[in-house]
This record gives sequence, C-alpha cells and structure tokens, in this order.
Amino acid sequence: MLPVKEIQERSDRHPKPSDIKFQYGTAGFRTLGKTLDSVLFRVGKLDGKTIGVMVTASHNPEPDNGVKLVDPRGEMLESSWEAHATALANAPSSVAFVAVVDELVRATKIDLSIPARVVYARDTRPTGPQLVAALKDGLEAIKAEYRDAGVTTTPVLHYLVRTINTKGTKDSYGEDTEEGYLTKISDAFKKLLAGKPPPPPLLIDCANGVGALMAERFKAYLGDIFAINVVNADLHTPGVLNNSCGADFVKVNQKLPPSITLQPGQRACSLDGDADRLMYYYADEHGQFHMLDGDKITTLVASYIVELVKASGLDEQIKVGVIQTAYANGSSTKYLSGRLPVKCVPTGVKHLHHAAEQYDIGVYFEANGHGTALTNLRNIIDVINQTVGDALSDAFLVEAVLAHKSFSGVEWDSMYCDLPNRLVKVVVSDRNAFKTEDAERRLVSPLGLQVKVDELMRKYGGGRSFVRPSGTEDVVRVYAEAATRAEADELAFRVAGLVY
Ligand code: 16G
Ligand code: ZN
Repeated sequence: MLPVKEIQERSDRHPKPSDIKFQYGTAGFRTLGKTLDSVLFRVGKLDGKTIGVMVTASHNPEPDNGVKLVDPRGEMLESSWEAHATALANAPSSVAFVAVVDELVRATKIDLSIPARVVYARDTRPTGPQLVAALKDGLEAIKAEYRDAGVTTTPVLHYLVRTINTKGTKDSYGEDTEEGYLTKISDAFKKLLAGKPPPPPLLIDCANGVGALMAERFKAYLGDIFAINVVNADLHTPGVLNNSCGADFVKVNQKLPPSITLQPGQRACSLDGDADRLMYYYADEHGQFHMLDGDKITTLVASYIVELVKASGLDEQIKVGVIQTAYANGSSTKYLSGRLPVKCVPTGVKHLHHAAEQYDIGVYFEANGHGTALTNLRNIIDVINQTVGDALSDAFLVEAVLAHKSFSGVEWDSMYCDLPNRLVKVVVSDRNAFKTEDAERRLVSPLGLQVKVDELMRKYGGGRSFVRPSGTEDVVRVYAEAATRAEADELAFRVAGLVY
C-alpha cells in the first residue's frame, strides 16, 4: 500500500509553481534553483535497487540548479523513466501527485514491500541545501532508505551508485566511499604510468566548484608521481562558480580564463561546476593559447587504444569504435574515420554511452569535453570512470597517454587541425517547433527550413551547419564550421538569421 496521506501531506509542503511546466532535458531537470523545490520532493523513484540523485546545474550559472538521476548501474537514467519523472514533477497538486505515483506503481509493477533506496549528493550551489531538504522529505514520505553523500562531484555520485549496487557481487566495482574512488583511480593511474617519466605538473582550473574538493584530495593519493596545481577553487565567494572560468567558459570563448596565465609550453585543463567535463589547452612557444577540446581528447585516446590493440595482435578480436555528435569538428571526424569506425548520435551522454556499449572498446567525448572510454582492458578500465564522464579521471588518462607517446601539447594538437567553427544561440518563441533527424544534423520541422540551410551551406566550400533545439535551455542552437574563421562566423550568423 502507498502511504497516501503521508505523501499528500508532505507534498503540500512543496507545492508545484502553477506557472511552470518542467521538462526532463538532455541531462535532467534544470532551471532556476529556487523553482525546483517541488521537483526534488517528487523524484525519489520507487524500486529495490539504489538509484542516485545529483543536485547540480553543471556548467550553468550559480543561481541555476537541477537534478540528474542516476540509474542503478551508475549510468544516466533510462529514457523510459524520463516520462515518469516528468509526469511526477508536473502533477499540479498533491492529490494529482499521489494519483501519478499510484499509476506509476501499477504501470511499472513496482514491489512496494521493497523499500526504495537512494543515494544523493549536491554540488556547491547556494540553493543546494534547500533542494536536498525537499528531496529528503520526499524520500521520507515514501519510506525510502537513503544515504546522503554530501557535497561531491557528479562522477563520484555515479561511482557510489555503481559500487553500492554491485557490492559483494562478481561485478563489484570498488569500495562505496570517496576514498574507494580516489584509491581506485589513482592506483590505476600509477600502474599505467609505471616505467614512464612522471608527467609535468598540471594546472587544473576547477571553475570554483566542487571539483576543487576532489582535485585537492587526489594530491594525497598521487604522491610524487604527478603534481597537480589546483586553481579557481574558491567555494565561498558568492557568484564565482563557473564565472569567467571552467570548461564551458574555455570552450565557448575559445580562450584562457582571465585568472590563468600559462608559461610557454605549459599545459593545463578546466573542469566544469560538477567535474564531469574537461577542456585541455596549452601555450605554444610564443605563449599563444591553443585549445584541446573533447574531439582532441577522443582522437588522442582512441588512437592510442587502437595502437595498443594492434600491437598486441588483437585487432581481429577487439572492436574499437568512436562515438561523436554533430558538434564534433569535421577535421576530427575525417581523421578518425580513416582509422576506425565512427558513429554519430544525438547530443547527450545517454546516447553516446549507449552507442559506445556496442563496441568492445567504445570511446566518446563530446566536443564540450564530456566523455569517457568504455573498455575491458585492465588499468585503462580502472583509471577511467566507467559509469560516466569524469573530468579528473579523464585528465589522468590524457596525461598517461601523453607520457606513453612522449607527446607534448604541440604534438597532440598537430594530430589534426581544427576547422574554424562558431556556435550561436537563438531565442525563439517555441523551441519545440524544431525537430531533427539524422543524429540532429538535419531539421524536419519547421517545414522548408532545412532546404534554406542547405542552400547557404553550398555557398561555403567545406562548410557545414546544423540547427537543433537545446535540451537544457529554452533556445535553439546553430553550429557552423568552414575553411576560415570569417566564413564560419558568417555561415553561423546567416543560418541563425533563418531561424528567427
Ligand atoms: C547536457 C548533457 C551534455 C550535452 C549538453 C547539451 C549529459 C550528462 N549532459 O549537459 O552531454 O552536451 O546537455 O546541451 O548528458 P544542449 O542540449 O543545451 O545543447
Ligand atoms: Zn557537468
């Protein structure tokens, strides 16, 4: 039996704002932190296994907040659950909410005698504690068992969900603690590096977010094999989170955060606000900034894995593949396609992750730096968080591969030359009017628009552009790349002009 009265009473304490319709976007619910209280109360899923709830808005500004749900394998929520979560979040009243819960229990044959188990965490946003309190209230209403993982990164929460669910089984993934996470990744990193000269010290920009806590803690586990220099680690000054720093700032502006100066030849990287995105860069001998984004990371890691597999004579048995989205730089796709299978899927880790599972070793990084490699090769498997993109473990992998290849940033960067590109946001009255096909590379609606985009593209030799509705913001995004910076800008703005 559902504890109807209890759920209703507690739900009344977290009423849904009547003027808001919540949409489960690419990676969860995301909006201004203060409007989310009711959603948090309502997401606690009813099931025997432990699921994760991460309260974060990732790379978005500090006043925003959101929820990412993590399935029992530690991966992103299965798509079928998104509809349920959306229905729960949008029920207009506590009575309607109970009805939706009841329907959900019936539809999914949930066994109410087994208590729901949830582990949750939050990033450092000021609205976090209030939202976690609403979540806790929701969990108590359905008599769930819960564990508060405190303030930690998204990848740590994914790790905890996976380890809790596999504890004592043959699939055991490690100790279900932050220490377990730190030990697993740093031990594997040390093994990967064995016999190689230690990498140069790495500057890590933590976006003034929770990644700073983990980066600091790694120091004690890495000993003297790898020095990290943590910057933008201010977790107390209001307004600094993701502000003029972090992975998204670097990717979008294609420049160094103003708070960072690099010596010629120096390499560094930026995380986002919940430490699941990674952006690398270096200064050349003239001190000029060069970005090494998710596509460069894919190329480095995938090529290295292909070399390893070939060298061990296993290329017949082990299938290595790369998964990209429409945002992947055309040059990276060209470079990779000549060497291994490359697949394009819609934006969002859940699509990439799913496609990567079809290979023995699947490598995916979105251009924005969100990604991982799924593999069965020991050491690599342990240094990489297998559940989700993890900026810190990805950075260790990059450093290990660079050490093996004796590459500096310059050699890594020269694997291929990025096509100049431009991303533009367009505010439209209804982004849901934009529908795409072919992994978001073509529009099917509004009718006739794609034909016009095609016409424009033909005017730019080697030009490519696409239009897609954002899954996280109320905007439409336009991407364009072309042979020159000026052409890429012009194509992007002309396509954006069609979208208005
Ligand atoms: C979310 C996705 C990220 C994607 C981005 C696109 C996850 C965990 N995160 O942050 O992978 O690149 O959305 O945002 O799936 P957009 O739809 O607004 O362009
Ligand atoms: Zn993130």
